Amino acid sequence: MRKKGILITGAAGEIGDSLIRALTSQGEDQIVTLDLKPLPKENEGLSTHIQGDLMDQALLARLVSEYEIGTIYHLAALLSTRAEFTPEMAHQVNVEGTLNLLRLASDQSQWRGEPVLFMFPSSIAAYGMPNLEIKAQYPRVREWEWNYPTTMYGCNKLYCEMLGVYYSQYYRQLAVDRPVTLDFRALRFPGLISAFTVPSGGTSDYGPEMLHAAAKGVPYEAFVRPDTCIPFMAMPDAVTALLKLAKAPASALSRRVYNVTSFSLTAAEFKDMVLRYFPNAQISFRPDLKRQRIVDSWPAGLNDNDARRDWGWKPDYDLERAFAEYLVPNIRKRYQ
Ligand code: AKB
Repeated sequence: MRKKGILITGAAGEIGDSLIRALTSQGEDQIVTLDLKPLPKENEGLSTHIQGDLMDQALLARLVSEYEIGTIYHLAALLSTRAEFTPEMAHQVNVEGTLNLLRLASDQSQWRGEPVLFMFPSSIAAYGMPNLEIKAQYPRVREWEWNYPTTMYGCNKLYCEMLGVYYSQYYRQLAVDRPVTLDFRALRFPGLISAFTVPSGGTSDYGPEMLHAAAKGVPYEAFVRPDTCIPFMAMPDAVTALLKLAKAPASALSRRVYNVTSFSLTAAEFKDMVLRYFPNAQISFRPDLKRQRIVDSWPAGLNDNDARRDWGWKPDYDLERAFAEYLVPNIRKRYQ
């Protein structure tokens, strides 16, 4: 008999770190995690961890021979800045890795006779605003607007959303008895800010980097202009969104890909917030034109009305509460 399990890929990353703890605190004790890296010390023992590569077909085959996977949180990805240095490699990890898992989830769905739930974090990088004037004209984009990504990572996310819909709704559509396939659900996240981990390889990283540097008492040079505006979200809300969408009845969902957001602010406003709590922080701006171009192509805000209506999405943390109750107290503790 196979053991039942929830699979989390990219589990050693930022979202994985919080998701494992949230699932465990809900009593979930059959978590299988997969990552190239070991899990951080605090999360050791909370899951059965497999250190390995998503591209390793033999490893995936072994995984399904041992586990009956009912839910997958597919978090593994190469983020936007890192992906621009090795675009083809990013494509391999972000697209082929996802395809491997979609196929695995489809096969598992057939075995079980019911759909495997496939949760996929997408991103504001799936959007591409052509210039700053249009970005200002469309401050809260809808899911179907401006789907013209300018990064490999954004292209990968948008395409994988489409693959997810394909595997859920159309895979083997010409077969006489179309097999049971998976239940794909995706969230387009803004820049995420965690109190416990520092991001790496992303382009929204200037926000969290500013804050963590201030708490550590080291100077920070932001790689964007002060007027740069994108949406952000505190990590606990990202995890809540994933868990809430995972639990929503399929009949309530009018789409498979949902925007979710919390607050939008400029880099200058971000600096002001940081200075409120760390008045001695030394934060300056030295835009890196290439990374700036990426952030400028991302929308200033997301319209998440559909998520609010369909499955009751509402962030717990607005800007004030995120800093006052989650980020600052936890970051202070971390660097004390
Ligand atoms: C990145 O900056 O690449 C990510 C994202 C916005 O998806 N944080």
